[in-house]
Amino acid sequence: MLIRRPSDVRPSEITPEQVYRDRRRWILQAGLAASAMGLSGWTDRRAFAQTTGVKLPAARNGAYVVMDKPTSQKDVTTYNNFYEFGTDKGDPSSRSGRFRTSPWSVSVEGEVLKPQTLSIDDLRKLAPLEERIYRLRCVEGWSMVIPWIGYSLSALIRRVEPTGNAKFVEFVSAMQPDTMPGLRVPVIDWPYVEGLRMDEAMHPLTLLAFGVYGETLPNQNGAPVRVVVPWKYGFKSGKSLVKIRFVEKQPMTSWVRAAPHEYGFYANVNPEVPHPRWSQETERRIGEDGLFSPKRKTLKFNGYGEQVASLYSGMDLARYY
Ligand SMILES: Nc1nc2c(c(=O)[nH]1)N[C@H]1C(S)=C(S)[C@@H](COP(=O)(O)O)O[C@H]1N2
Ligand SMILES: [Mo]
Repeated sequence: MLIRRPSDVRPSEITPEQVYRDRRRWILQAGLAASAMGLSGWTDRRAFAQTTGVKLPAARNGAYVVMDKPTSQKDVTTYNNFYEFGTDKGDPSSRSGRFRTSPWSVSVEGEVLKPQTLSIDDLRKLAPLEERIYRLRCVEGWSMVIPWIGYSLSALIRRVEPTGNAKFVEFVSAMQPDTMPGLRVPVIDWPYVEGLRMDEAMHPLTLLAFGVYGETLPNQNGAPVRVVVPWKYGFKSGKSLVKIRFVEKQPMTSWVRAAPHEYGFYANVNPEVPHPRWSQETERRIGEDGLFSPKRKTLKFNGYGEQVASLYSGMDLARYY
């Protein structure tokens, strides 16, 4: 597609704000439209899974295992969205090799009684690791079934003792300009910021993930730590987190800032609320996506309605999309 690679964008091309915004919008639309049509991403993907080879022992928690067949490890680790490394599906696996994940620490701050900076080792040991198999559905119209390793984010939240003013949680992803070529392209305002309402963050399904497929997270999947929120579109699940901040007001998130009419703060998977440029009623399951294989019906809350629908009782989900 006509998306310029970051290596083609020279510093001399720095443009005034308006041009910048137009260009960002255009990159965004070209990229997402291509994905929605199923056209992008296959050309430069590698043939094999890109993994760390570092085992991460965890007991499977059967209460959080969907029955769908898991997506192959190869697809999970080579068909990715991680715009800090580029906008093609193959960019995160082919271009994230120099990303440094050690040393790593996460600052947990804001409206909490016990703000703290945790090393990745301390964070990983904070609660027993579990394997959970979750559906993940991207807003672009594809989905996967992924065996994550982690624990409920609520364990960390309890540890830092939020104050009564903590109404939302903000997740900030890493910015490493020398190893993340995508940062040179203004797809969104970097760093990547996402957020959840406090009750969403406390929900046991919301996972702080350290691994996938039995091993530590590969860079392209958000090493060394990311969140996974399975009933929301994939973009809510920020990768490679450096900061978790508790705040009183709903945070401004990267995708809401980039295109507020297209991406809302809630972003619950919902076949009844179309994206302005495409329907959300069906999805391609990666691995099943020959040109002629049937699409799957998208499930409200990605199939997790029984667990999470009550969080939104009385809310108009077409308005709070
Ligand atoms: N920091 C950061 N986090 C991110 C993204 C991103 O571009 N940057 N992409 C999001 C999107 S759109 C999706 S669908 C999921 C993909 O996660 P996966 O590649 O591990 O399957 O990551 C989300 N988290
Ligand atoms: Mo996504």
